[in-house]
Amino acid sequence: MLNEKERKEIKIFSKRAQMEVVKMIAGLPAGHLGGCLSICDLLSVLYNKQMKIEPSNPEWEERDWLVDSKGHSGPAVYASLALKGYFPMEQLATLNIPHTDLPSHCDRNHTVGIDMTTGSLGQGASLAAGVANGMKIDGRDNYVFLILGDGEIQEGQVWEMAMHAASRKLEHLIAFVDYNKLQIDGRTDTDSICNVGDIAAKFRSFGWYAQSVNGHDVDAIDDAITLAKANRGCPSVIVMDTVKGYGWSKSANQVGSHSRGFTAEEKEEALAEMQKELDRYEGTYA
Ligand SMILES: Cc1ncc(C[n+]2csc(CCOP(=O)(O)OP(=O)(O)O)c2C)c(N)n1
Repeated sequence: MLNEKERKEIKIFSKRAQMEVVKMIAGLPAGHLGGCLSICDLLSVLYNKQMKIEPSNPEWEERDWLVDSKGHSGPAVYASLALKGYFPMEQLATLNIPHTDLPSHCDRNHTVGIDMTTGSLGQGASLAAGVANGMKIDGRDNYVFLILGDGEIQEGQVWEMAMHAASRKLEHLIAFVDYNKLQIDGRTDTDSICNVGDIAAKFRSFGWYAQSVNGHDVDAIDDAITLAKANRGCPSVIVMDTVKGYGWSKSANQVGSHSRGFTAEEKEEALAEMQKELDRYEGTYA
């Protein structure tokens, strides 16, 4: 349960992260806006409350790990890392330009604070399970937090991982599915491409502890992670009901928000809308 101070800090952080994502992508011809904006609330709960981290010591052995398997949402993670002080905020302006250390997709060999290289959908799932297994063998109690896209779970590799992680009883593996109902070119909750169906039930049938929450309700996310941490004997998944492109009315729930650019006017429009919410959070919460 979050107290007022934590709730305020977490909501303000996620809105600031969203605004940094807009600024980063608006500096380029296009970027993965939709899937970045849908996970900022989750990232804020993780980086500000639930993950054991030391931004001044990114390689700290006792830290929890984050594997953003939908690696195209790297800019949302970069914004969160910069806001936590892993690297200077000014570095965000170098997203995806030649020789940058902030590539469009997460790369642990380039970016301070990125624990795992991802981008080929499905592979991060297996990598996260492997890390969780290694930590278990070493007797460590670090958690591995894995973020999956709802389109991504159409990859068979995710379900090989689900079977393996349950068999190995990887109770320190906590996965999230960003159920924003949209993939690159259509919906995930209809048969038009490949209906993912009842995601929680599917994981449950693989032997996982599964919960479903509103993925923009930071209290619900926090409570679910606390329950997942207390769970013993199997891995956990939290299916997050989210909105792709969340935070800007023009991108919310739009399939075209998967990857898009901004005109100068659109950038100002998006930032103004987000600033209004930021002001509201600053005024509403104690
Ligand atoms: C193996 C693989 N196939 C295809 C792609 C291209 N791709 C990038 S993002 C994406 C859609 C992902 O949809 P989803 O997982 O729902 O992500 P979100 O909507 O949250 O951005 C695809 C197909 C990829 N990165 N990796």
